[in-house]
Amino acid sequence: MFADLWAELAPIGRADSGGYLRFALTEPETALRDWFRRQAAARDMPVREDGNGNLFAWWGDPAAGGAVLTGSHFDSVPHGGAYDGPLGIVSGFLAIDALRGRGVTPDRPVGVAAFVEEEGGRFGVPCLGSRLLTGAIDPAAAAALTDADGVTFGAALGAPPAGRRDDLLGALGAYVELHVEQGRNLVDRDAAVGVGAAIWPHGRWRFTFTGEGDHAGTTRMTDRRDPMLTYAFAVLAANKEARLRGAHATVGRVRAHPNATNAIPSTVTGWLDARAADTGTLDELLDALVKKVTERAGRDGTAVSVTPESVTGVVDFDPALAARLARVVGDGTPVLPTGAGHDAGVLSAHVPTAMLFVRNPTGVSHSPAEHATDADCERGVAALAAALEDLSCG
Ligand code: HGY
Ligand code: MN
Ligand code: MN
Ligand code: MN
Repeated sequence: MFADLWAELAPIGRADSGGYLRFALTEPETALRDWFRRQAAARDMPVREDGNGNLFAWWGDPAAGGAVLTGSHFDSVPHGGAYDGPLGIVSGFLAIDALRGRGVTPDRPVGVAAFVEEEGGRFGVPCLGSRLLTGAIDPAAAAALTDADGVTFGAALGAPPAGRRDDLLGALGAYVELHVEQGRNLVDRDAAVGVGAAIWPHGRWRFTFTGEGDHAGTTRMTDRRDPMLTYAFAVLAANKEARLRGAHATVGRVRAHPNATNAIPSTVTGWLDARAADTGTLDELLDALVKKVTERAGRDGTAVSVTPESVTGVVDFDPALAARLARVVGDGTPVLPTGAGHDAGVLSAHVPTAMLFVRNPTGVSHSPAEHATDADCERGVAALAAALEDLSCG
């Protein structure tokens, strides 16, 4: 039963806020990795690691080729929801239970994956594990990424990342990721399960505003070069430029130096997350925003530098595979784009890839308010089982 297995994970890494602090390769996430190994062992599924921090539990030997992989990630954003990531992994194991329960013997291997650092919440680059597996990031650059305490990913991993694994990629015939929906498309359509059509282009940009640190009480207003002012303008401008274009943008993370109430900051750093239905719109948004913020910095006597930290173009899932899964899941299953990034988006450049989404009645995500009902999660497991059977048999 979904609820029984889910209850085992719920307390791991939960904060007083009701949200989760499951940062990659820290104690709560490693406890979830141990849980993964126990679940695999209980199903006689050998667990292999790819040397990048990703785990793979196998039903059948992937060397046979044409393997059908499902899975997702354990890590969370700070105080994120319970379902974003773990739902895909729990559903993978339960879908295999369902297939075995009805006597299905796949013709091709079936696996469940746990990808490391999907949120980028500790080392700053999202989908780090799947990017390493596919060669989308240089292993040495990944190893050198640091967390807030200066710990490198390489140190946390305990060895230099292996990087691209052609042997594993070559063994995959398909990847299907089940994920809680991070929006209201399914609840608005009264649908429990949906299929992914595409992932919006999206990215993160670091804006560094530099002014002149000074005394908050004695410095005349006319003498100030206050980077917090330019930062505040940038936040409002990002919101305005996004609304103008039907795009999405927010600055969810900010750091001031020296971060003292009675000191005008010398620098303020803000991280922009921006997304749009197409790359052209996203590029336009960034160009307009950088132009406006640079002009404002000139008026404020401050300087601004903009560094892209990770930018992903549009991900169009294999339309034939999406349509096939929509049929398998059931008539009328909606096929929808999403604004959320996923490991499936990274893998889709190398393997036929699809996503299944489970209704989130609140539509809220990256927040303790994220939710999915047990009944809908059971429907998601049934849909994933049908998809895995369709892809691994015959
Ligand atoms: O940020 C995202 O879009 C995803 O939830 N990691
Ligand atoms: Mn997420
Ligand atoms: Mn996710
Ligand atoms: Mn993901």
